[in-house]
Amino acid sequence: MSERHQQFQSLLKSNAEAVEALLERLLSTDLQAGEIARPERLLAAMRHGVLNGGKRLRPFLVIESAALFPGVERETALRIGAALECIHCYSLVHDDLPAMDDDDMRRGQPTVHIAFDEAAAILAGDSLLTLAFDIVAAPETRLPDATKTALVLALARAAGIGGMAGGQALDLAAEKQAPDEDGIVALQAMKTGALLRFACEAGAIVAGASAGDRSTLRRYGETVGLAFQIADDLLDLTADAETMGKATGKDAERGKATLVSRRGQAWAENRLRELVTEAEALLAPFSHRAGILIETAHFIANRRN
Ligand code: GRG
Repeated sequence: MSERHQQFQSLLKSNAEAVEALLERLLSTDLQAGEIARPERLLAAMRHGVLNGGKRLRPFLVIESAALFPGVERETALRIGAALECIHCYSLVHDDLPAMDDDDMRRGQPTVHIAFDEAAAILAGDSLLTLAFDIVAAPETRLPDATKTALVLALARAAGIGGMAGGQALDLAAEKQAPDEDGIVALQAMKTGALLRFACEAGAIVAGASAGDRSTLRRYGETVGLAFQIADDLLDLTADAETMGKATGKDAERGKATLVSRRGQAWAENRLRELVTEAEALLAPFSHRAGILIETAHFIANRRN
């Protein structure tokens, strides 16, 4: 294992622990100003959907993208990462519902609607989505108001109709009528790519980086987003449920076309190598400071769960 890979692994672990600790505080019974009550069972359902050992890859990308620039408080980047993780977890809770992907297992444990019930899962997802914007806007997030507004806008665009939620709608429609390859690329860029792109761009927004650097990180985010999806489709085809902590083979079972199912494993592996090279080229202007993000691109392309 290279020294850089070891450094990456240890940062992934320490960042995940910090995110977990912050999410634990944000999802405590402590009432925040303006809140009337935190209903016990809803809070428990939210905690079940969040505090359950995800990789915390999206917060990691926020934190490490921000770390490219001088002067960003780690705690601030951590809060934006935690906000994004709340949106990611909401999407998983809702995606697992019977009306969507109908899954019983997630991150190796029963999904929220199984552990609680469907109404609790819907409300837990709704509350997590709302909490994300609460975290960005809250006074504890020490950023200028204009930066917070830019984050809220970019996050809303990534999560809403033109991003993740829209991509999920296209994905459901694709089960009835298979899209062509451009359609598959577009729906995946929305469904899973948009949040990963936001994660990287958010680092630049938090840092008040130049428009050029923000655009570079956005493109890096799009590139690793594409790699994430191809790796995910490959794993759905090849990995077992125990390794993944969720059901696999779902795409084939639902007759869902992916680029990997159409073009095959060899194509996917080659495309992943190309995408890592593209990510490295994009980050070249940041020279040695980009080592961790380059390692992250390798990790995303080669991940085994
Ligand atoms: C319900 C609005 C709405 C959207 C759902 C993202 C999404 C859209 C659904 C998730 C379904 C899914 C399993 C997609 C594959 C890619 C993906 C998001 C995998 C899970 O992300 P990881 O690997 O998981 O980062 P952890 O558990 O580590 O956070």
